[in-house]
Amino acid sequence: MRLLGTTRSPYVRKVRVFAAETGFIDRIKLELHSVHLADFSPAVTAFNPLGRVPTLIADDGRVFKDSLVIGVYLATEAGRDDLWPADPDAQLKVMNTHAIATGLIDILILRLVELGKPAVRVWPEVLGATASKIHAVLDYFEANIGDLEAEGRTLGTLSVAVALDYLDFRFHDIDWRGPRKQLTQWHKAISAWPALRDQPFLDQAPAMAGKIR
Ligand SMILES: N[C@@H](CCC(=O)N[C@@H](CS)C(=O)NCC(=O)O)C(=O)O
Repeated sequence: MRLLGTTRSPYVRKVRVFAAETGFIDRIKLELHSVHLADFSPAVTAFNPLGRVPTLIADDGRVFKDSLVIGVYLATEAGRDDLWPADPDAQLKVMNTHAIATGLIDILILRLVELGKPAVRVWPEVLGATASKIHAVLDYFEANIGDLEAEGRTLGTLSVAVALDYLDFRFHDIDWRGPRKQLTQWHKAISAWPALRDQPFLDQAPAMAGKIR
């Protein structure tokens, strides 16, 4: 299988973690493609009209175009009902957790894009609103820590871990742990899990660190 992506994208890292968790990591070749909202990549667009990574080209030629879709594909192929439950209620729970985790990643990317603009074009309201939203999500996780613990390791909770790791990777100015003792402890515990531990974020282009995904 071919995975179009980068080692610094949080969405691609979700897929790398899902692939490690389902045992597919050694059968997937990561092909590096630098993409950005303000750029157009014909090489990625040839497989995914959105021009986004991650894009997975499966061995049978099917192309999967979103981190959750790829995660569901890998979990299904591996028969991992614990990662993506077949039971509709349990699946809805995982989808909800996943939606909040990926929503947090979306907000973080939006902030990163804003911070990467020339100062004169930065919209201060976006920086203010994204900061408030980021802290609201973190407070939500802290208040509902029992739900994360009860869910165990799923496509949802692994995505929460990736979102928190992305804060550590790119947002040193945001003290996300602060008084959130339970979330800090939960993150510390899940970070030791091999699939997360062995698939870290990496900046292949240090000169562009913080500027591009
Ligand atoms: N919902 C998608 C989001 C993927 C995404 O936005 N990826 C970014 C890289 S971090 C991208 O390809 N950006 C380029 C663009 O939007 O043009 C997923 O979960 O896979």
